[in-house]
Amino acid sequence: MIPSREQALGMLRAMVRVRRLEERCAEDYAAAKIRGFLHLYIGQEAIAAGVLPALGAADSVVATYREHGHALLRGLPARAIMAEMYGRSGGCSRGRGGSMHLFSREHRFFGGHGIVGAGLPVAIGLALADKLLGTRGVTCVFFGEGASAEGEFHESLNLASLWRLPVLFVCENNLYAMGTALARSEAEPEIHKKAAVHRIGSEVVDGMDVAAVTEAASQAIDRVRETGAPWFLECLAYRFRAHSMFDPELYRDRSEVETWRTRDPITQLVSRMAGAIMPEDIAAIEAEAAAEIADACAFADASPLEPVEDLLLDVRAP
Ligand SMILES: Cc1ncc(C[n+]2csc(CCOP(=O)(O)OP(=O)(O)O)c2C)c(N)n1
Repeated sequence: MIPSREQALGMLRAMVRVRRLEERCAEDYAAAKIRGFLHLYIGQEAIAAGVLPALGAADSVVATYREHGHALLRGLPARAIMAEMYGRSGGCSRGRGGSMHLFSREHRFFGGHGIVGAGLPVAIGLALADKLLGTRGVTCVFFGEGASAEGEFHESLNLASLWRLPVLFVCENNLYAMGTALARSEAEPEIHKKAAVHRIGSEVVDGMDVAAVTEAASQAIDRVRETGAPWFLECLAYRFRAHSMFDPELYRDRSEVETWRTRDPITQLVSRMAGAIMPEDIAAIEAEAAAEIADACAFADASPLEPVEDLLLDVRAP
């Protein structure tokens, strides 16, 4: 698919917003404003930017701990995301979740899950509810290839197929699960083939190419909505940064990372659309993103910590 100028600008804007937000997160982590774990999505932005705009407001989204970009592109305000990162009460999870637990019922964004594979059964539940209520909603669940080693991956695919549930499974295959290369841990490294075992149709797409992801995702979402049956999209991508902020990256060569960087989804789109996307367009998008992030961080800085008296709020005891 060759996008129109307007489509390309939309894709670029989405990826730049995510990239710059996360670069700021890395800085704020170094400054100890963000604590705990932080898993950056840098390099993989074309996937969220390609899939999320194809969903409607009544659809549901479930993601992993690498979900800041998904949350932003799902429409959560940057303010609510940054305040959550800082652990402040103005955060989307009132500062109780932090980077791995961004939630917003209003945006039908159901996490943010720290446990590998944990979002998959949640997606099955959401899709079952949609089916029983007859809403025609689609649930889109993002997960890494590492999740395919989990039992709940197969349990979820099995039920989605058996009960014919409207789920789009989006596997973000970035070749590594923490420090473990896919080929060292999986007998079947072509993850989409695992969907076939459960009689779920699938497609593999270049996850560094936002136009390719956009096309595959919108077709897949239409198909799920029309048939009510699940579909599996495997997006081949690469994370440019470490797994998390605690990772010395001893498991891959710098040269491998540099080779993948030549396929950066942002620069790739800009060079492919040269002549349609102008330097002034890029400058305007960068300025908008910078203003959005500066505003979000100022909001987060000014947002108070949750008062100690509220500590037991929402805590349930049997
Ligand atoms: C059930 C479970 N096992 C182990 C971990 C530790 N862990 C955190 S991230 C991760 C790697 C997951 O890789 P993948 O699913 O490919 O996603 P990526 O981090 O590459 O986005 C592991 C093993 C965990 N959080 N949950």
